[in-house]
Amino acid sequence: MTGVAGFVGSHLAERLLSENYYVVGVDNFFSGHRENLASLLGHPDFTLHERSISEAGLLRDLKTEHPDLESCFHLAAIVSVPYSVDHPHATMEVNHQATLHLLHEAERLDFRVFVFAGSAAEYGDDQRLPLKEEYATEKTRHLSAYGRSKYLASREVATSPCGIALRFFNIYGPRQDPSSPYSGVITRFVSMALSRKPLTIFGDGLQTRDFIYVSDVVAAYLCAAKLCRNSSGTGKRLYNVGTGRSTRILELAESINNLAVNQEKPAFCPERPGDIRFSAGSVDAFLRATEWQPRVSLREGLRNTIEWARGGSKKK
Ligand code: UD2
Repeated sequence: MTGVAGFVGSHLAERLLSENYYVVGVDNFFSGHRENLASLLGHPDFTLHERSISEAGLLRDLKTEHPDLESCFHLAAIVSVPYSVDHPHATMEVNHQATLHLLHEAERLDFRVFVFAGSAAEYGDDQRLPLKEEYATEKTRHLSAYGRSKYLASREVATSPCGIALRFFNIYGPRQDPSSPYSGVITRFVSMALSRKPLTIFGDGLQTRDFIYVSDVVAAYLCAAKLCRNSSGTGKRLYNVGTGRSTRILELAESINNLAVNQEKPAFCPERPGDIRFSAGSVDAFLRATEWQPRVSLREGLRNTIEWARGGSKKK
């Protein structure tokens, strides 16, 4: 697995180990955190390789060391949208070119599974909601190099004999880094609410997002791998992963303030440039293709995230 020290990667690795898989983790710690590996390091079925996905021959080396390796969960990426705007070339190199190299290596090494982490950003500012997989095309106006790079990579992965691409909507949950100004809105709001500060709402707060809890994302990875293993290598394997439900930012702020018992009224700030207004994905195709179902309600997910942020549940 690449990106094992990231927010999602560490959760996925824990789940795989709990199901008795051997996990070969790769991370260069550009945005991953060692603390995320606390429960993994020292596990007899886990090895960590501090390497970059841009290094030629990465999968070949790993396969030499671990001959049973036959699945790759590729999560490593430049994950910050604003960073991608400032560094478009580096973003294309990591998120697109390095992904293609890895994919082609996986094909040559007869891997059975290559699951790629795509993004709702692949739809640009398309407002035909709910967004369906086929809406992202060559003509899509991507708002960042991040969106463009993920689109190009997903497109290739989806048609590879061992590949499957998942387009995630807004993922949240324990371990999403709250220290960056570009963290997800839930992580930011939880941190502000626990510090008894007003939550900052960009614009009127009527914009919507489709929030998906991290354990549902992990379950989606497992279902995707199974689908890949059990289906023949023809056709396109590309799916949205979200809840299919939209939540207004204003309602989100109210829920978090209630759960965290924060009395401060939200502060309305100028709209964020480049923000999309509404976002929701159609998840019908993935529901039809697999037995996956999003199971964690927003309320439950927010409770877990708040508990983790309070420090009450470090291992989540
Ligand atoms: C998400 C992804 C991004 C990309 C994009 C594709 C995250 C962190 N970012 O960006 O990587 O895939 O989707 O569409 O998952 N907001 C506030 N106050 C705050 C912070 C945010 O009102 O303090 C609003 C923000 O203006 C936006 C919404 O909350 O309307 C969600 O913001 P976000 O940064 O969590 O995620 P998004 O959808 O812009």
